[in-house]
This record gives sequence, C-alpha cells and structure tokens, in this order.
Amino acid sequence: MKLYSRPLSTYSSIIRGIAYLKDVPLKIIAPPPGIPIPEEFRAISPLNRIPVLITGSGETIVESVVIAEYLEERFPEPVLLPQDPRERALVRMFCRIADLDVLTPTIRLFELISAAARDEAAITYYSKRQQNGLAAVEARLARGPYALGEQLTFADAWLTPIRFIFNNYRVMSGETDLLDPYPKFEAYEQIARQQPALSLVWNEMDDGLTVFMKDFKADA
Ligand SMILES: N[C@@H](CCC(=O)N[C@@H](CS)C(=O)NCC(=O)O)C(=O)O
Repeated sequence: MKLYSRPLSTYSSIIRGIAYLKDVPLKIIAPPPGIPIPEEFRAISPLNRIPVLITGSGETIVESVVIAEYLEERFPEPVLLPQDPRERALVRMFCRIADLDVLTPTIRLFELISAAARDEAAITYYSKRQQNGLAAVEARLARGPYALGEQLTFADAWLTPIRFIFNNYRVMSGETDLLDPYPKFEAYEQIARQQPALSLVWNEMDDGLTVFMKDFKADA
C-alpha cells in the first residue's frame, strides 16, 4: 500500500499516526512539490488533496476518516475504534469535533492572520468557533494516559497533529495564553511526545515545519 502524504499536512499526519500505531506496511510518498499541490496530482487524486491511500489492489481511497476506518478494518490490531457502539460513537464524535470545530477554524485563522489585509470580523468569528471547539474537546478529554482514557483510540491519532499546530499558532497569532483555559488539551503534548508512534508523527511534523519556515523565509 502507498500513502501520499506530507510531513506537515495535518490530515496526512492523522493517517500516519494510525499506520504507525498499527505497524501497517506502507510506502509513504510525497505529492509533487508546491503549495497548493500542483494540478498534475489530480491524475492520482481527483480532489487534489492529501492524504491519499492506494491499496494493494490499486484502489484509490481519499478522506482521512475513510482511510482511517479502512485501515482499522484491514489491520484490526491494536483496536483503535472500540467494539461497543457507545464507545465507538464517543471516539467518532471526539474526532469529528476535533476536526470540524478545532482544526477547521484554526486552518482558516492561519490564513486570516497571514493575509496582507486584516479581516477583524472573520478573525473574531473563527476565533469564537475555535474556542467553542477547544472547550468541547477539553470537556471530553481524559486525564491520561491517552486522549480518552486507558486505551489508545482514533482520538489520539486526531489529537496529535491538531495539538502540534497550536504551538506555532500561538506564536503566529500572538495569543500566548490561548490554551490556558484548556489544560488537558495543552498537556496532551506530553502524551503525544511519550508514545512512540505518536512522537514519530510529532517529530515528522516538527521537521516539516522547519523546512516550511526555511522555504517561507527564502521566498520572502
Ligand atoms: N477532508 C479532507 C481534508 C484534506 C486536506 O484538506 N488536505 C490538505 C493538506 S492537510 C490538502 O491536501 N490541501 C490541498 C493543498 O495543500 O494544495 C480529509 O479529511 O482528508
């Protein structure tokens, strides 16, 4: 199987985390260089986005949630999506909230705070959404050892890259105290850095960020 991924891509990092936790035999390939991803990549993924999984039989699978569930079904050990329907719903709900209410507004805010002209109304709107999302995630987080308690789940794969981007976001936005009301979310960095598969993802993102910043400065 092949995974098209970039080290700093949050959605690709979710999938790498699951693959590393499950020890999935996977060849990781970068799409052609450039931001946005060059049009030629559309021949591989019609939506021109990563992650993209190419299965052993040559099927193309896109969308992180779908790839995650495919890997869970193909490689059931260790279980990252519990069998019990209630537990399953709680894990899935956590991941959706983390994606739609924390990651999505934060990606939008990265764009807004980097833009030449400051759109205060949009920044206020997405900041409020981001804070509501962080509060919802905080309310559901356990106090360890993993995101939702005793077992590693999909929630850890989603949370690791999402928590990662906040270190840079706090610097770029100047909101150094942004995570003060969300102590479990803030402390999740320690959990991610201590778990071998998750720390691999964290370190790959860190390396990806270093390269990105170097290229960004060279272009400026
Ligand atoms: N809903 C998609 C979102 C994927 C996505 O937005 N990926 C970003 C990278 S993190 C991307 O490929 N953006 C296009 C680009 O960088 O040109 C998923 O869950 O897989």
